[in-house]
Amino acid sequence: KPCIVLGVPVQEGAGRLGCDMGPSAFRTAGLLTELQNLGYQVEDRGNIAPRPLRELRHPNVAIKALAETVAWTEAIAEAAYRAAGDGMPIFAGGDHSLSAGSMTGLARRAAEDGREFFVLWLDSHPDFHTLATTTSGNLHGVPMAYATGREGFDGYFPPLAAPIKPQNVCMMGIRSVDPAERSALQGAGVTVHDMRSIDENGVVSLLDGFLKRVAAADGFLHVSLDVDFLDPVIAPGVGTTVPGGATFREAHLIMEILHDSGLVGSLDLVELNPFLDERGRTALLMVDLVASLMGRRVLDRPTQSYRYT
Ligand code: DIR
Ligand code: MN
Ligand code: MN
Ligand code: MN
Repeated sequence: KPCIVLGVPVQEGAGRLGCDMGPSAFRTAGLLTELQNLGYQVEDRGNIAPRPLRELRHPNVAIKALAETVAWTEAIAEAAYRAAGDGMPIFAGGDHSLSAGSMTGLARRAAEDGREFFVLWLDSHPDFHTLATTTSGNLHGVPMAYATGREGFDGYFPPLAAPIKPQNVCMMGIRSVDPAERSALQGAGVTVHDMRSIDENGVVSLLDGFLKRVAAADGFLHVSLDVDFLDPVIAPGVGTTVPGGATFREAHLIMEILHDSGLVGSLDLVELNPFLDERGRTALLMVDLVASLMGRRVLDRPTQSYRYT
């Protein structure tokens, strides 16, 4: 199956400008050539453009760029739905609001194919705000709430063809949760592995538990990788750095196990802000992580231990 790269230069969802340069930085850092070197057929579909704006007003006056985010979500969801029929979609963002479109378009495709849809959410934030609860008003904080069918998106965001089951979502790396998100996650059914849980258990056993569930359901697995999942010491090129993130090896090990699992069907690369990066090092690290996810390894080794299919 070919890799289908879709650039998504959306930046209105983040609190500061610059994520619109993300797709260029990913291409400059060698995303396409790395995939080709691993033997994949790669199709670059260029950058997605948002649909025309409609006027939208919400009672929560904190919300920023609602019309723009909805226009992007419509376009991204349609592109995701089409790309998922043609290969493995890789969304090169763009801020994390793009996942409102990628996840819902992919989930629609999975539902039509009779596949259960799962998400591995690698982020310091759960992005589980509704339009009513966001206080920053930055809509990169809402995509998971929208895609899982939480209340209050009707009449603003596109209707959901296939809401994601919260039970099918696993978050790792979480270490910045707003009060409203914290109470919403309580009893929501989402699996949340915060950094403490990673410290105590290690990424291997946490990931293993989730991948077993995906495999048992013969599921389609989408991975959403926010730059701020990583520790800011190794990944400074993001607008919302949070100390205490995943290390270089934790991140690579997750990617390597995901590759061995054979379960991953699509990928978001989000929140890269090249304006804040140091000579492209964050972009290069993200591309390196993609290479690990897609099969690059130091030595040949038996993969049976993490083979789920
Ligand atoms: C915070 C930060 N929860 C907000 N969110 C994100 O603005 O709602 N930062 N996603 O990257
Ligand atoms: Mn995020
Ligand atoms: Mn984040
Ligand atoms: Mn934010």
